Amino acid sequence: MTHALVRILKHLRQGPVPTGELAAATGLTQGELRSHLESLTQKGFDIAVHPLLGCEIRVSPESLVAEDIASRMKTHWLKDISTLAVTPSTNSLALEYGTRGERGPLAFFAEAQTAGRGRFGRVWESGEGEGLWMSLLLHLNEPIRFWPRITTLAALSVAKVIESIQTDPRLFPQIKWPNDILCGGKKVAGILAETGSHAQAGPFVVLGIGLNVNQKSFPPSLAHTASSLRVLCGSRVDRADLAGRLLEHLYQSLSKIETGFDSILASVKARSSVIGTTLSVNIGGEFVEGLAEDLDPDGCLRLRMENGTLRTLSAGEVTLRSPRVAVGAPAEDR
Ligand code: BT5
Repeated sequence: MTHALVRILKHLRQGPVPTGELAAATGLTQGELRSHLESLTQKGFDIAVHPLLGCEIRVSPESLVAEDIASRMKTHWLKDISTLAVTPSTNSLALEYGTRGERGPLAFFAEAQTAGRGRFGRVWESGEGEGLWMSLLLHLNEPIRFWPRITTLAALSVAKVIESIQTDPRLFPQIKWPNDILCGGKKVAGILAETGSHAQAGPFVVLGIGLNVNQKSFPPSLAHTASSLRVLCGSRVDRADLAGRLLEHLYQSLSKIETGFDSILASVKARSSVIGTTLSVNIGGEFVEGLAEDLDPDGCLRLRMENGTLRTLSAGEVTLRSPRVAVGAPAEDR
């Protein structure tokens, strides 16, 4: 990622700016600015240079550009952002980086994944240019016992990003414990957190997020269960803007992984599609049924069994027995 390009894009997003002013504001000579504008053109931007008004972004590229994503962020907390045309799985890529000793925080986005995966090795449909298929490589400072909270943090970040662009309260996102985000009862995003370690760089977590953005339809196998932001909003959604917002929300949420997690939990519970419902949970082949009463302080599910005992689950595949209807997110942090 070229930082000068990020600075240029940040300025250009405010509106047209004379080239002399842009060069001064970004700490570049006119010659350097010209060559950077040329690189932006090569990356798919159409930038008009008007003799009086100066430079202006006419068209931004359809495909994700690292500098474009970074220019939408307020907090520059990532060491680098990579945008790839295609990769088997951004989670596998981030795991590879971590395993060979690269230190995070790094973000990887792909236009398409050929082997995108969910939990238990299930397939994650990741069509070209249709979604945000992304993974973060993170070496968290907090003790490892807090790391399992990351799925809950990420689920809330995704829900909040969706709320920021989609205003129909009937379609406000709900979190289906532990890792699905649903809108109108259909899955729009899934989360896959994995861990690894390197002798010197230490343990790390890879946080993978798949968010359906611009699909107009889904293959028959998913047509009844999956949806996209485009279907929900009725128009195309700018993926770079969405990516920038998501990274910003993740930064805010991750800062609460140890202290402040209670506030995350309160927001997650308010958006939960499972609390208060009777469900069946598949835990590695064992099926348990009960009433989802609450989340524990780490985000694990408290399930009241038919015999009255309480069981705390850290993972599992949930099937709702008495689904609730989405009624909207709480006003407190919309
Ligand atoms: C998940 O697993 O929901 C986690 C998905 C994580 C995907 C991201 S994309 C970036 C990163 N790189 C990766 O390789 N993975 C991560 P799970 O709860 O196991 O749900 C998987 C199930 O969701 C599948 O068995 C399908 O039923 C369904 N599914 C597959 N693709 C989908 C899609 N695009 N939208 C909605 N549902 C989908």
